[in-house]
Amino acid sequence: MNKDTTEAVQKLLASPQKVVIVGHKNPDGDAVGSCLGLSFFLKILGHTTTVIMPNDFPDFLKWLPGCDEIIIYEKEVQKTSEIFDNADLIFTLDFNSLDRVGGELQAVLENATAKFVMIDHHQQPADYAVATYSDVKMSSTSEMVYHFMDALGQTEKLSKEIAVNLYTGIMTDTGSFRFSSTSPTTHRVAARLIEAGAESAIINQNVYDTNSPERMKLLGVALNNLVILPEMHTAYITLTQNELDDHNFKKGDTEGFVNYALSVKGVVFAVIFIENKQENLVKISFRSKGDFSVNDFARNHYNGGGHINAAGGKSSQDLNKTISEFISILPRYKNKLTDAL
Ligand SMILES: [Mn+2]
Repeated sequence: MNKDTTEAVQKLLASPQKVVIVGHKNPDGDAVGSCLGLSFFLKILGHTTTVIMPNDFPDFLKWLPGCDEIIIYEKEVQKTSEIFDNADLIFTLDFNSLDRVGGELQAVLENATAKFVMIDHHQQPADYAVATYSDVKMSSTSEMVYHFMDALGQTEKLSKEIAVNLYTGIMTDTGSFRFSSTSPTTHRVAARLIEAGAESAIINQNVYDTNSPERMKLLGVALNNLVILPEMHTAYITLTQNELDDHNFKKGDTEGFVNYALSVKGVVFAVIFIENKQENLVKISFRSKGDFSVNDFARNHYNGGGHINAAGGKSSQDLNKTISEFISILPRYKNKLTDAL
């Protein structure tokens, strides 16, 4: 965090403040971990804090210290509006633009009179905060919360609660320290968090060893349906509505399945097509390695988008047509797929 931002934050926090900390819609480990970590830290400094998420967060995070006190906006609209009205400061964490909180809460934030502080690592931060700590090279917002404490000269305030939350956010946002955003500094911060009481083995168990038997069986079906197109360096998985129904599908169960396709040797482009009869469409997740932009691919063909190596989209054709169309598009990308790595 640079000197100007540090000084601005020091001024804002010079006397006890009523602080609201907000994460993005469909909060992930980094959003929840960074918000809770910051909340514990600001409380130690003598401020009053409330953590608000636009909607509910996944069960595999519902053991994090402090998570019981998170207010879910869509469940408590009235109460939340009052909290925002009374706030002195609003910290927005792990998102770059107010529309990332979704619908009504976006309007609440846009109309808020409190001053904003942003801590985030996504591209192109919007300009709504009086203090913006943005760094797209950072592994995670949770890592940034540690650097935020450091910039304020307060790392000795690191408690076990803060450490566990920040470690969880860093671990989940780096794919367990695998992604290229994982720097030597990320590991140094993680080491400090472990020293402060974050138990890596226990955090890993709590986050990752939470599969239901149905989900594991569904993964078996997905892997059995895996198709590899070696000359296109592509692999894809399909799941029909019937296959989902047979395994008592719950939201989130297919999370991460596409990564198994990407883990096949030689594959740089992986896709999962999931039939959704209720919405009468096929939901698609794209993953890639290297320079192959699934953001472009999803934008060009599937009404979607995202990041260079992770994106989503959809098709209103049936599953079979969606697949045959996909296979017919691929040859146009053969050079890019071949040169991706
Ligand atoms: Mn993040």
